[in-house]
This record gives sequence, C-alpha cells and structure tokens, in this order.
Amino acid sequence: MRVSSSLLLAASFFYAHGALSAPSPDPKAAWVRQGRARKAASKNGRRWLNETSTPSIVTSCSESNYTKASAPKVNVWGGLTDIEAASVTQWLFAQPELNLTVSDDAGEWDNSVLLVELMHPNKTDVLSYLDNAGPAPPRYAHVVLDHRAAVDPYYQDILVGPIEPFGVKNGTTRWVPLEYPYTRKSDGRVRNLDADADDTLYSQWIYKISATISDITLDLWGGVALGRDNDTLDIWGIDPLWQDDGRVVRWDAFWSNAVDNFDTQTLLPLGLYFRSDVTGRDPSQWKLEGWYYNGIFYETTSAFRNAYYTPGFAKLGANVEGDWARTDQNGPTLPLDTSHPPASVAPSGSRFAVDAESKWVEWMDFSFYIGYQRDTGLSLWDIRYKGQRVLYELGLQEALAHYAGQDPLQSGTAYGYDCPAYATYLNTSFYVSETTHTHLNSLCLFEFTADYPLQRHSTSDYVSATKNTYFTIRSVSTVGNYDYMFSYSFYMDGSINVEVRASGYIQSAYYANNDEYGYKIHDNLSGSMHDHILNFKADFDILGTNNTIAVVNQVPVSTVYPWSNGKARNTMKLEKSYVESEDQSRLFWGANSATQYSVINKDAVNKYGEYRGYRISPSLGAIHLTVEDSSNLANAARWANHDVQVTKQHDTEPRAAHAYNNQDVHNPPVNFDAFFNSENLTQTDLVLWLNLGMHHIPHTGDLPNTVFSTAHAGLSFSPLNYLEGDPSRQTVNQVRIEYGGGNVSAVETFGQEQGSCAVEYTPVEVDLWNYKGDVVVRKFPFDPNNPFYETDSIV
Ligand SMILES: *[C@@H]1O[C@H](CO)[C@@H](O)[C@H](O)[C@H]1NC(C)=O
Ligand SMILES: *[C@@H]1O[C@H](CO)[C@@H](O)[C@H](O)[C@H]1NC(C)=O
Ligand SMILES: *[C@@H]1O[C@H](CO)[C@@H](O)[C@H](O)[C@H]1NC(C)=O
Ligand SMILES: *[C@@H]1O[C@H](CO)[C@@H](O)[C@H](O)[C@H]1NC(C)=O
Ligand SMILES: *[C@@H]1O[C@H](CO)[C@@H](O)[C@H](O)[C@H]1NC(C)=O
Ligand SMILES: *[C@@H]1O[C@H](CO)[C@@H](O)[C@H](O)[C@H]1NC(C)=O
Ligand SMILES: *[C@@H]1O[C@H](CO)[C@@H](O)[C@H](O)[C@H]1NC(C)=O
Ligand SMILES: *[C@@H]1O[C@H](CO)[C@@H](O)[C@H](O)[C@H]1NC(C)=O
Ligand SMILES: *[C@@H]1O[C@H](CO)[C@@H](O)[C@H](O)[C@H]1NC(C)=O
Ligand SMILES: *[C@@H]1O[C@H](CO)[C@@H](O)[C@H](O)[C@H]1NC(C)=O
Ligand SMILES: *[C@@H]1O[C@H](CO)[C@@H](O)[C@H](O)[C@H]1NC(C)=O
Ligand SMILES: [Cu+2]
Repeated sequence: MRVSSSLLLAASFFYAHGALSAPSPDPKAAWVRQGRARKAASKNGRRWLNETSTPSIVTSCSESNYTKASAPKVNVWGGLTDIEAASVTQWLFAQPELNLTVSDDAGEWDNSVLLVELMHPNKTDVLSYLDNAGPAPPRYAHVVLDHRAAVDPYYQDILVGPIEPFGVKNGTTRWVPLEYPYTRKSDGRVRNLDADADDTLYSQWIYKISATISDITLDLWGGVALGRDNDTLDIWGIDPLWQDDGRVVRWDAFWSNAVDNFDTQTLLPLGLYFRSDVTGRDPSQWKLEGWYYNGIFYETTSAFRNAYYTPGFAKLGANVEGDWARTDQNGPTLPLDTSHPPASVAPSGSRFAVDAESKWVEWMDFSFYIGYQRDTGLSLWDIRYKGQRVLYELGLQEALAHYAGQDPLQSGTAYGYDCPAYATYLNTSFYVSETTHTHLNSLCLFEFTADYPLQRHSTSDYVSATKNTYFTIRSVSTVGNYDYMFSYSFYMDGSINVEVRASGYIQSAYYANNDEYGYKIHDNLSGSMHDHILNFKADFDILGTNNTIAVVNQVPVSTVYPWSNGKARNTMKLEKSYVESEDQSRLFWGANSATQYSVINKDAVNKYGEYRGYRISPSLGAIHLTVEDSSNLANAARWANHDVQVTKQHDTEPRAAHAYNNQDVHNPPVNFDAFFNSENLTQTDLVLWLNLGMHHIPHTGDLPNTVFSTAHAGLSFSPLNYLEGDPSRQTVNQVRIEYGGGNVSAVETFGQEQGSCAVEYTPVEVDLWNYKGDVVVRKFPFDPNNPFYETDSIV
C-alpha cells in the first residue's frame, strides 16, 4: 500500500528554465559569435568565443553518473556494516542476563531488541581524528532493548562495544547502560506504555468497549468495530497518552475504514470518543471513564445509551469516503495538460563526486559526509566550504504535529517525481527485528538550475547575469499520515539552505463544535488546526570551534547630527550585541525581520576588521509551537517553544529529544530545558537548535492531500563578511553581453562548455517500474554467505 501512495507523491516542479538559455545554433546567435571576433583572448584562461559555425553536435549527452571519489577519512557516522550489526546482534543473544527472545517469536511478556545502530562518536574524538591525525574513534553500537518480561516494562538504551574491525569479540566486548546523552539519569531506561499496544490487550480492551455499543454504531454508521477483518469501522486515539497524576489515560475515537487502497481513514472521523484509564498491565484494573459525543460528556455507557435512545437525540452524519478523499486524477483534463511538461536535463552529466561506499560528497567548493539513523533520518557531517569546516553536524532532531510526536520512518523515493530524472541515488539502512532494511535509492543528489539568475545587472552598455545552479541532497520520510521532504541545498554564493515540505492526508476532526479549531472542509468534516514543528541541530564551527552569536538589530531612531542644524532626524541604525550565555540564548525571530543572528568567530577578523561568520535567516515558516506549556507534551518537547536556541556543545547533549520522550512526558529521557544552565557562550563551541514548521489550518484545498507548495518551511545559512567578496564570481556559468546603439558588440562566456549534445528524453514512467521494495538482511541468525533475506514492502 505504501508503494502506491509513495508513487503518488506530489511532483516537485523541475522546469528547465536556466537563468540564461544554452548556446543555440540560431542565426542571431551565429551573428553574435562573429561580432566577438573583434576582441582578443583575455587573460586567466577566459576567452572570447569566435566560432562562426554551429558547434558540432556530439552524438549524445553524458550519462548522469557522478564522478567516483574517495572520502578523505573514514565516515565515522556512516552506520554499522552488515557484519558488525550481525555480530552485535548475535552477541546480545548470547548474554543470558538480557534474556532476549527473537522479535518474531516475542509476545508482550518477552524481551526483544528494537534497534542496533552505530553510536555516533564524541565530537572531541572525531575532531582529533579529522584534524589532528588522531586515531579513528572506537566504534560502539547503540542498542535499544524492549524489556517487557516485567510488571513494569521499560525500554533501555545500552552501548555495546568496542566493536573490532570484524565485529564484536567474546571477552573484550561489554554492554553498559547508555546514560550520558540523556538528561534523566536512570540507566538508560524509560517506562514502556506501549508494551501491550501491539497485540491483544489494548485491542481487546477497546473492541470490548466498542462491542457494548454495537447497536449504536450500527444505527449511526451501519457498522461495527470489533477487531474483525470485515469491520467497516476502526478505533484509535491520542499519542502520547495522558500521563497526569500517575495515571495513564487513553482517548480513542471511531473512524470509518477506507474502502480501498487509498489512505483516507484520517479523513473519516465519526465524532464519538471514549476515555479509559489503562494504568498498569492488568486489564482487570482498567476503567472506562466516559463517552463524548456532540459536545456532551457522558460518564458511563448507560448514561450515553439512555441519552441516545431518548427522543430528540441529535444523530450526526458520518464522513463517507468518495473521490473527494482520493488522490487520483479527478476532474476534466486541463488545456494541453496531456503534453509533456518541461523537464530539466544535465547535459554534461553530474558535476559532483561521490564516494558511495563511504557516503561522502563533493560539489564545487563544498564537501560533506552523510549519516543516517532510524530516529532522525538523514544528517550531514563535516560540511566544509573552501576546505574549511562550516558545520560539524546538520540534521533533523525531532518532528511533531501538536497532537502527536512520532519518529520518522523513511519512505522510498519516486523517480522523477521527488527528484529530477537525472539525480543520483544512494541507499539508506536501518535495523528492524534482527534485520537490516535497506531502502534502495532513498537519498537523491542532484544539481538544479533555478528559474531565476543568481546575479544580474544591466546598464546602457552591458548586461551581466549568472546562472543560479545549486546542489541538493534530499530524502523523504513518512511520519504517520504525512510525507515530509527534507532538502539540504548548497549555493554558489556559499549559502546552505534547509527546507522541509509536508504532504499527505491530514488528520481531520469531526465537524461538530469544532468552529474555533478549524474550517468546515466537507459535509461532516473539520480541518483540525495543528502545528508541525521540526527541530534541526546545526553545530556550526566557523573557522574553529570557538564561536559567538552576534545579534544585529535594526532600530528606528531620532538623532541630531552635527550637520542637522540641531534638529533630530528620524532615521534608523544598528544595535549590535552578542548572546552572552545560555540565560539569554532562547530566541525568537524579531518583528519585521529586523533582527539578524549570526555565528561569528571573534578570533577570525577579515581584512576590514569585521568578524567572519555565517548568518542564520528564516526563509519561510521558521516558527515555534503555538501551545504554551502543552498539557499533552509537558517536558517531552521543550525544544518546540522558541525559534532559535543556542547551547554550548557537549557530548552529553547530542540530541534535543529522545524517541521515547512520549512514554514519560513529565520526566522524559531528554528534557531540552536542562540544556540551558547558564553556561557562557562567548567564543566557545556552539550548537544551534532551529525550528521550522507550519501552522496548519487545513482548508478545502487540503483535500484530498496537503500539498508541498504551501506546506513548506526553510532556513538559510549564508556567509557574513566571511570572504572578501561574493564567491559566485568564480563560476564560469555567467555572461556579459556588451551592446551599443542597439546592437550586441561582444559576448563574454568565460570558458563555458560550448558544444551541443543530443538529449534522449525517456518518459519518466519507464523508470517508475523500477521502484523496489526494501532489501532486508537477517542479522540473527545471520548467514554471511547468504545475507539476502527478502524484499519487503516499502514502509
Ligand atoms: C578567437 O579570435 C582571437 C582573435 O582573433 C584569437 O586570438 C583566438 O585564438 C580565437 N579563439 C578561438 C577559440 O579560436
Ligand atoms: C553509470 O552507472 C551504471 C550503474 O553503475 C553503469 O551501468 C553505467 O555503465 C555507468 N555509465 C557511465 C557512463 O559510466
Ligand atoms: C526471561 O523472559 C521470559 C519471557 O521471555 C520470562 O518468562 C522469564 O521470567 C525471564 N527470566 C528472567 C530471569 O527474568
Ligand atoms: C563520550 O563522551 C561522554 C561524555 O563525556 C563519555 O561519557 C563517553 O565515555 C565518551 N565516549 C567515548 C567512546 O569516549
Ligand atoms: C561467543 O560465545 C557464544 C557462547 O559461547 C557463542 O555462541 C558465540 O558464537 C561466540 N561469538 C563469537 C563472535 O565468538
Ligand atoms: C463478519 O465476520 C464475522 C465472522 O468473523 C461474521 O460472523 C459476520 O457475520 C460478518 N459480518 C458481516 C457484516 O459480514
Ligand atoms: C454528512 O452527514 C449527513 C447527515 O447529516 C449525511 O446525509 C451525508 O451523507 C454526510 N456526508 C458525507 C460526505 O459524509
Ligand atoms: C544499493 O543497494 C543495492 C542492493 O544491496 C546495491 O546493489 C546498490 O549497489 C546500492 N547502491 C549504492 C549506490 O550503493
Ligand atoms: C577556545 O577558547 C578557549 C578559551 O579562550 C581556549 O582555551 C581554547 O584553546 C580555544 N580553542 C580553540 C580550538 O581555539
Ligand atoms: C563570558 O566569558 C567572556 C570571556 O571569557 C567574558 O568576557 C564574559 O564576561 C562572560 N560572560 C558572562 C555572562 O559570564
Ligand atoms: C546595428 O545593426 C543594424 C542591423 O544590422 C545596423 O543597420 C546598424 O547600423 C547597427 N548599428 C550600429 C550602431 O552598429
Ligand atoms: Cu498539517
């Protein structure tokens, strides 16, 4: 099912508008070239092009393969090898005290392994390796255990290692509770509220309750929810569960089941809810606490039943699936819409280099390593520009929609729709139930030329313009009912952009009494307001690790100048300051975009005496959570309440959140507030935690799906007094056209590729059939000679 829905991802727009069109062999262009012959070749390899004939056409353009490169160092964030993951898994099963059961056989009262992945090494060790020829940091596995063979079940993070070159060794390998990266010190443990969620207990509980009102569900919606295959109704509810006063409380709602493969269920709420106290693992102690329907709370089933059968009881209509809820083509064909839309081509092939094994990438003057983890997805490491590290780490920390916090699962990529057809693809892998799932081609890398030039200027004598060609690495993650698209882009002017887009089925609400929380968007449906907030970690290292945050405020002032005849002039000026400590480092974007934040290095002044740095600016949707001190989230998402937050880097504070923060919201493994303990932020190693997102009030245009064009947020990191000028002057992909008296007298093309080549354009559908499921490699029992286990559906 995921396969088909992923294939239907909203297409990004990839029009082939270059800033300037490619050399074309039309007569006017030929004339222009003749005109150039009057000038002599210039210095520095630049030349006037004086061919008078059409450039010869080579038979076909280059294939889009990247240049193969070798990473300068081992990618220490690149994940465990199959052999390493298998040996760790095997070793875990040999430790009697862990008392593990293979996932496939594990029930609610067995212990199992949830995750085996590479533990990111400490920054200090990595810098010594990268910069000072130190040894490669020791490799450890981060393992998550699901300890359910207990009355009080818990998850536990442990560290296993060190891992020797060919896996763990009996004797030298140890496991220890993983504690240092968390703000709560409890042996890496966090209670598990979901121990009984997967299978029978919770299901039995909710279906048993539902069975007591089958007559009502049949009467209202013509169906039942009893946990049978032929049910037309379903029941599910809030995440995280309410966790107040030591109790664990569920709220569940009735939904219509989708009648076909389309994922429409979140558009089909039915408006009946029930609350139950499910504290502890003994269902005989659980309690139904009431029903909620049409704005009225009934404390018991019989109170609800009596009301229901009282004459005059208002019975509300169902939400019924239809084409309005399906994403397929719908409506009359638009003019010319059946013709091929413009496509982008890469006539010289890919202009970047990749070490696919080590996952290292180099484009123009940028390079970085790629990391991938189950909970945070794609991350970029050791991002260098012109040989200097700008960011040690850049990546997503956590994503939440205000009603639920979940961790992303990677989804597959649809060729030609998520990325241009000529993109390069890499795989990502993560661990599930003693297997490694490899999402084939789930990261794409490509260059793209924007539909506007990076630079342009014209006078009566000349015009100059520069192509805006940038490089993007992109992944798509499915988080519940949404697909998120993450793009990191690198530009010729030295800037780096982070962008996220969301598309998919909204989680809607029943329309009754919901006016203050949304718009009515279909007959019986309300688009439920919610905030999407995504937190990114940006560990900047500007010309070293000792950095400072500069704040520049633009303010209106009234100033008397020596030349203003004693009168005040109303004007504006800059107020410059620095963020001194963690007491003042939780920031908001200023009103009227009047505040600039930048990461500078006070020990690195440019030749004009200004500090070199990178500016952080919102491009769109740099927001924080509207809800203050959320009752649902308590301490689990304290990262969500500001725009820009700055802390001193610590190996003990690698992540803003923990995957199981939702299991104990008052006392979560990582409470982001605890990172702020008054530390001095002057010329020290800084980490920025940046929020992006959307205040989403779905409207009719969100049906059937929210679209990437409006559900879009972005941040930009751009050089600030960092270089002596604009580095994009280096690109040859610019022109200067001289004219006078209405005629072009010369065209400077700076040594750009001149030839033409034929593009073979294959309709994209051919590639779509190559869409493949995950490659799954079993780790326990592991057979190194036959590691391939199965091809799974893409989740
Ligand atoms: C173009 O013409 C100039 C001036 O005649 C000459 O010096 C130069 O070599 C020519 N360039 C090419 C590419 O033929
Ligand atoms: C591009 O890569 C594919 C797959 O690795 C290979 O089959 C093909 O020959 C390569 N083409 C070129 C031009 O290197
Ligand atoms: C080990 O787990 C099993 C369930 O898989 C449980 O019955 C048993 O009590 C556990 N043993 C110990 C020593 O905890
Ligand atoms: C990483 O740093 C933490 C915190 O200082 C420390 O407890 C841990 O042992 C370090 N890990 C390694 C492998 O040195
Ligand atoms: C470690 O010891 C266990 C139990 O003796 C054995 O089953 C396993 O194969 C050994 N593993 C390695 C990597 O030697
Ligand atoms: C659904 O299946 C059950 C058996 O599992 C059967 O008793 C029942 O009649 C079926 N209901 C409908 C509406 O087909
Ligand atoms: C909405 O509810 C009404 C009854 O109030 C029902 O007649 C109608 O079919 C429902 N419409 C949809 C689209 O679900
Ligand atoms: C992705 O994985 C597949 C299957 O294991 C492999 O054949 C392919 O070479 C991998 N791609 C890259 C770029 O490593
Ligand atoms: C950073 O600053 C501290 C304190 O001024 C100094 O001791 C340290 O050497 C500096 N670190 C680097 C990498 O320059
Ligand atoms: C932070 O450290 C700097 C340099 O050591 C010092 O000048 C400054 O006063 C300190 N700021 C605070 C708030 O302690
Ligand atoms: C511009 O070109 C036109 C047509 O080729 C020509 O008639 C005219 O004299 C040219 N003007 C100048 C200033 O060279
Ligand atoms: Cu939304």
